[in-house]
Amino acid sequence: MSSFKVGLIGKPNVGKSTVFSALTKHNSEIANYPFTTIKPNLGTAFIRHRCPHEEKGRQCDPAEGSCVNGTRYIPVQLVDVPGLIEGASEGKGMGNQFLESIRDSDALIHLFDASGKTDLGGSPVIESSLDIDQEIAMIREEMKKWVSSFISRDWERFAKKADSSGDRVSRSLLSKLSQLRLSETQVAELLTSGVFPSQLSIWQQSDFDDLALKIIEKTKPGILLGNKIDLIEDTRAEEICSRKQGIYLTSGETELILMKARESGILMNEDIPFVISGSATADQRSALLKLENTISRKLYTGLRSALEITVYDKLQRIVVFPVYDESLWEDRQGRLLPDAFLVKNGETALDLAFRVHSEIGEGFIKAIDCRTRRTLGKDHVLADGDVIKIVSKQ
Ligand SMILES: Nc1nc2c(ncn2[C@@H]2O[C@H](COP(=O)(O)OP(=O)(O)OP(=O)(O)O)[C@@H](O)[C@H]2O)c(=O)[nH]1
Ligand SMILES: [Mg+2]
Repeated sequence: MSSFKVGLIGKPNVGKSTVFSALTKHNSEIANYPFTTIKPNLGTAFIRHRCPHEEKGRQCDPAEGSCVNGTRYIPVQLVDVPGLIEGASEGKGMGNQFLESIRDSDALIHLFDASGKTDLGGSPVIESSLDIDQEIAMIREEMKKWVSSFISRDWERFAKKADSSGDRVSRSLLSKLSQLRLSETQVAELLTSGVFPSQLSIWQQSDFDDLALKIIEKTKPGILLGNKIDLIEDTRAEEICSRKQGIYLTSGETELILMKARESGILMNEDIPFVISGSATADQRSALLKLENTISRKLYTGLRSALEITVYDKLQRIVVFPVYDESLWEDRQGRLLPDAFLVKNGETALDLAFRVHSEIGEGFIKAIDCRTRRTLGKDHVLADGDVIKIVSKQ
């Protein structure tokens, strides 16, 4: 199982639980009013990667996930976070409930309502008037305020003590930011990326806020995903995407129905054009073709693709296949390519050994690139798709 979590965040009623259900096949509660979700839901979604089993000419045997037609489906943890409203950082709505889930997430998919048919609190509106920039800014502002409140809590006493200790600022701040799971190197990088007074006792609200924003940028990479594209025209879709880079549009409801149609066997594939079962009624067929039109739109991003962009591009993960037998690419039980690990781009052979097991890491002797049979040292940086054998004293 991947060791990281992707959080789905956004204002109430934007479709987070719908997107979550479509991706994880969970039956979460979905309804057209705010705060349907009151506790975070945790589930498993799957992202795709080409499987190297074809190089061995036989089907692999995944310990987790699956492999269909040479495409490996790798598990990723997804969190459906309760809706966030203005004032959440002061405890309004689901308040800290929601913010705690954000803290536990390594990346965020920020869902917004591309149709504009709900207000900032998530209540339905007739005339689509809401400015989506306002919706995006509100969520950011609440996150900023929340992180900033962590930093500024009991600041005076903390700053006085830290200034007189003679410790590096990054070191002093680390204890304050420990709840946010930052390392000292990361704190030092954050400090040098802005202009912060070296004397902590003269820091002001604007310094807390600036640092909070930098922390969010650094520790919560992700994408902006506009939901409910089915309710808008192409011109509005184009206008939204032209606002800023990195905005994607989708429809959770469309994909939830398609997922269910696949589960029931009416829809027989994932790609376009649809392959519809002969047992589908005329109504079912025409409904599916309408949904096919939605997902065929030029600016449409599939939910799985959105998750893949988040994990591969924003979280910078690559896939590595650790094996026990370097020539057969099997584990001790003879399963071909049982594991597919999502590791951070830049991780080394030794990092992989520790991911397999801490004892394997501690007893690391060398690694072997199973394609070339080359011996790799502990500092060897892994590449996407590598098949690796770890040789360890353990
Ligand atoms: N038209 C349309 N409606 C959608 C789409 N996705 C979700 N909805 C509807 O939006 C409403 C809210 O969906 P939920 O998934 O409950 O929203 P949420 O963000 O989890 O809401 P809270 O838990 O209250 O924060 C429901 O009526 C959904 O059916 C979509 O792509 N298109
Ligand atoms: Mg919900």
